[in-house]
Amino acid sequence: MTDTKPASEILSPEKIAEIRKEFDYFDNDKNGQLDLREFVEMLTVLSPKTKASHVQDGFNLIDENGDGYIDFEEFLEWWQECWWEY
Ligand SMILES: [Ca+2]
Ligand SMILES: [Ca+2]
Repeated sequence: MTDTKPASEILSPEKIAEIRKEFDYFDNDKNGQLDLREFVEMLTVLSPKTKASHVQDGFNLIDENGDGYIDFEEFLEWWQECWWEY
């Protein structure tokens, strides 16, 4: 048992396809990454109670390699963590 497995190996292909759809939906300019603006829009829909001051923190948390964008791999990791919590 290990927690270092990538989310893409833990989640079922169906689940990943579902998450991919969400990701693409919020990726307004279709560049395969979510920038902060797109991320804010996503939070507005998924979690309207999120305080503006927490948005940047959340973004930085998800953006593991710190390049200022959330790519699908990072999004998947985050989704999986949320998913376990509920
Ligand atoms: Ca984008
Ligand atoms: Ca990134």
